[in-house]
Amino acid sequence: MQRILVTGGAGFIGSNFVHHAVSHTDARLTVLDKMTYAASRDALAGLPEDRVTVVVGDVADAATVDPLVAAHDTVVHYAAESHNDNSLSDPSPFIRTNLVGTFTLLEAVRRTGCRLHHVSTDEVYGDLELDDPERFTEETAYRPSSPYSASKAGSDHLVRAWVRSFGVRATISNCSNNYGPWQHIEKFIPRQITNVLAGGRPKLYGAGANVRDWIHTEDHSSAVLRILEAGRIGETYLIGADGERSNLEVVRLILRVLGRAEDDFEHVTDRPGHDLRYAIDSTKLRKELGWEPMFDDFEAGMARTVEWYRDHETWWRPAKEAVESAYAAKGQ
Ligand code: NAD
Ligand code: TDX
Repeated sequence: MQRILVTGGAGFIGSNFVHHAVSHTDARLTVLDKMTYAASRDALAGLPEDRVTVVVGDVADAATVDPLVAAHDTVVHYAAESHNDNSLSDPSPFIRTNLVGTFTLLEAVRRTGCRLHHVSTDEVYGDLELDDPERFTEETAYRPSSPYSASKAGSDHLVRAWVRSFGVRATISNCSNNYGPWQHIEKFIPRQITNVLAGGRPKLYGAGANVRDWIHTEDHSSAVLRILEAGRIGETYLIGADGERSNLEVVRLILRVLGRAEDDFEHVTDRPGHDLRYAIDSTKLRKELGWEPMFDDFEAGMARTVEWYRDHETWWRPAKEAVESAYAAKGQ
């Protein structure tokens, strides 16, 4: 593993992986990123110039992708449109980037024999009842609910088909909800933290009973690196850290960490088609590849994340007004 191409490497999770790979391997990395609203050059600051190169370009553009893939032996594919609410307002970029982008990469790795790791989400499995004793496993049937999760499910299917039909050397991971530094403030946890820091209140969709299975982004990166090192070609690995919490619990925790009353939040219009609960069983990854999460104290991780947003107000503040106006227009 000498030369790794990281698509979407200027986003929340991809940039974390680039830092993680620089610290834990001797590989040279190239980031391919379109630099959409979700990207951040600041998230890539401080990396050694002789090990990390940034290329601005579209993963769905074969003229950009083909020569880049040919110059690398491994591709880790994070690039995506990633926000469910945006996919409900305008699904078209989700189809292009998540489906056509993955197709474009697959055709390039098919020609060159490059190893591909495809980063996906637990949302491809739809949702669970709150009291369901089962969690998602690698055997769970696909049942996506939103344009975002349907586009990710479709991209997973493309990868599996290219493995089976063309012998492409690929692995897939489906991870649960990430939190940590550099997450865009449109997403749940940073939105609520920055609402409070900006003098407002957290906004909970519906009653707040929906459950997400939280994992620190650093644990997601260590899992992806472990799959690159030891994962079996053609296999899927679910990544999760046993972090189930209702949205209401998370909002109360954020308010507590920020020294505010735990009921100082607002209920707002629910998300259409809102998935009720996600929960990951990551036994395969743990038993087969010996991976374990390191950030298993959610309260401590949240306290550090709150501090991070407090310290990085100059990063998030310029986007805050536009993000909140777009939500307000939808009653959220
Ligand atoms: P993000 O929105 O923060 O980052 C996505 C990055 O992809 C951005 O830097 C953006 O500029 C880039 N990008 C978008 N379209 C592109 C294109 N056409 N060509 C090249 N680059 C493009 O997303 P994230 O939260 O970091 O998610 C990264 C990946 O992980 C996605 O594939 C997502 O589906 C998956 N994932 C996310 C989570 C989560 O909790 N956020 C959980 C599981 C899986
Ligand atoms: O203001 C809010 N209030 C609220 O109650 C927002 C933005 C969200 N929510 C709820 C909706 C969800 O139940 O919080 C939960 C988390 O919402 P998001 O941060 O939008 O994440 P989710 O829709 O669960 O999807 C995330 O996890 C899986 C990522 O955005 C995806 O990229 C990933 O695939």
